[in-house]
Amino acid sequence: MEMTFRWFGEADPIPLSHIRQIPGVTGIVSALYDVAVGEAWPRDGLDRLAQRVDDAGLHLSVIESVPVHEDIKLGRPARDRFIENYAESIRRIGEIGVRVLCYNFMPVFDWTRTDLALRLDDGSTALAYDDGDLSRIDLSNGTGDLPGWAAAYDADTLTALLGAYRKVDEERLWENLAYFLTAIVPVAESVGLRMAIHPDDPPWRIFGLPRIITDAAALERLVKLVDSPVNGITFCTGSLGANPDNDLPAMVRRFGKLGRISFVHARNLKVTGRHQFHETPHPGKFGDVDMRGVLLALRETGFDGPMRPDHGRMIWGEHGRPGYGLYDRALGATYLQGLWEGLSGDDNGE
Ligand code: DNO
Repeated sequence: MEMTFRWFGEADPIPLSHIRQIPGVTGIVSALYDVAVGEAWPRDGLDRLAQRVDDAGLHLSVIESVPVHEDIKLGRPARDRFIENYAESIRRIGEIGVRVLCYNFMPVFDWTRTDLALRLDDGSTALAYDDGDLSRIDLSNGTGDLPGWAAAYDADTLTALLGAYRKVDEERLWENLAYFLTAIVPVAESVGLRMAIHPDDPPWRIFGLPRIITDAAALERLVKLVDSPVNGITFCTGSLGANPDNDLPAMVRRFGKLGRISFVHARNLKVTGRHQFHETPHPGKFGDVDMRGVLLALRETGFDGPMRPDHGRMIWGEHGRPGYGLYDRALGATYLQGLWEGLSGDDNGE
């Protein structure tokens, strides 16, 4: 297992030099943030990013994410051009030596929360989600008011997009994912890059949009869409763990044994009601994720890929990018390594 840490490039308030000081973190998870969705990523930008990370005494381990253009998810005719560009990005990412690419197939919205600063008993703040609050969000003015994620749409674009998805149900979305993967996976194979789909977060419909990467049956279907070791999964404990029916250690065993877990996002949360949860510190005892069970299953199935502490709380007065402050994620990284070491049979915790 390689402990990694997400870095949002030069705009990230957390410098690489700070990340370098978190014990045991050797890999960086990052992306190019100035390429329009759908365009091929430039090789020189990738080279610069990798060099920058190298200069800081770390290495570029994972690209998270190359966003998938909505026309691909919608299955529109323009998708072939965007898929070609995606293939070109894959080639270039593989060529610079990165081995894992995390992506998602969520329509319109990436991860979604209704409160970015829910105050917990200890005075820290955490990300939270409540279906009731979501239903009160007014999208008629675009996504401006929606907390937390990268893409922003104005009112007209958003209305058009939501309208287009009325014709795309779960089955159609699966077909479009299969079309995409059938084209992309051979390219990823040719450069030794593992495609690692991120589960939908939260793992249920939001704003009436279909979401398909939600549970064990979905992952089973995913790995069979294209039967290749590079058609894999980002096992995100927080996304999958929001549905209490998901047995995370059992899922790790199943897909770990198949060699399809290519990347791990370790995050903890407490389920507080139906389709309602808030995030917690990483250690298992603070939330509903059986972190020990998950790491044990990863160990037993020989996981040797990158893992990163996902979303942290805001603690010690830190102000930062929601979910992505330094302090709590650094605590998470050391906790996860301690747990990993404790579960190992040898002195180095390897
Ligand atoms: C949230 C992240 C996601 C993830 C994308 C991957 O914090 O885990 O935004 O990067 O879904 O494509």
